Amino acid sequence: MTATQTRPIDLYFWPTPNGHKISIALEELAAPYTVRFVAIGKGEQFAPEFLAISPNNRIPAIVDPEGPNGKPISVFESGAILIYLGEKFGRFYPNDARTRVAVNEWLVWQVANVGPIFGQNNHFRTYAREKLPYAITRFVNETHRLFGVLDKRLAAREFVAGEYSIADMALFPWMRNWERRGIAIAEFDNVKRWHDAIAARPAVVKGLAVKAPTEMDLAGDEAAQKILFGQR
Ligand SMILES: N[C@@H](CCC(=O)N[C@@H](CS)C(=O)NCC(=O)O)C(=O)O
Repeated sequence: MTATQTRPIDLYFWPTPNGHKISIALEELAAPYTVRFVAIGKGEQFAPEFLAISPNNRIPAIVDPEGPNGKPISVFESGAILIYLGEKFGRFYPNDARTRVAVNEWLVWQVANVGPIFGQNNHFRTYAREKLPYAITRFVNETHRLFGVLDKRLAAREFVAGEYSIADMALFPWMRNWERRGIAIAEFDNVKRWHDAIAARPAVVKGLAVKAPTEMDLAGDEAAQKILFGQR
């Protein structure tokens, strides 16, 4: 299915790697979208209005006013959102059955492995008040292993499933900031080459530039202010 988008898609977002997957995808698709900020540091993700579309209280989520049969649809979980957008617009999600399997494999690999493990790495290495050597070593070692898996995969191909796809969009926001994750990128030449090629794409630059707003940025946008500052 291919589609054009007349009314903007609402993107429930906070500038984190999971949020940036979807701002990058929407920029790549040149689909109109409105960013609805969900201040996860302030607990906005637990608001009943947000839980109605994202029951796991996590960003990202989208609401497409032009869903199947022209009716609105909400989607949560970044992998499900990327598949939805790839199918709807018929881009970055190949029709060929074998290639589609490869895209699905690496997309699921990202959400099931890279996201959770790198998240724990951040938590124990950077945010935890008590620095627990066992936990830090465990998650840095696992992060290192995952960088190695991707590096090997990219040795024989430009992108993770051949051509640039939603699987690369899912992986890219996590495979940056390697120093912060305790990784020496010199060990992973293929990841570095792949990262640099994606980072240079204009849509990726725009998608990553979606930042948290200040109160002043939102002056006049009542709906966004409500979500960001909790004025319900
Ligand atoms: N598996 C989810 C993970 C989403 C996720 O972890 N989102 C984080 C921000 S990066 C969040 O919303 N955290 C809020 C919370 O934990 O309450 C996905 O891929 O969409």
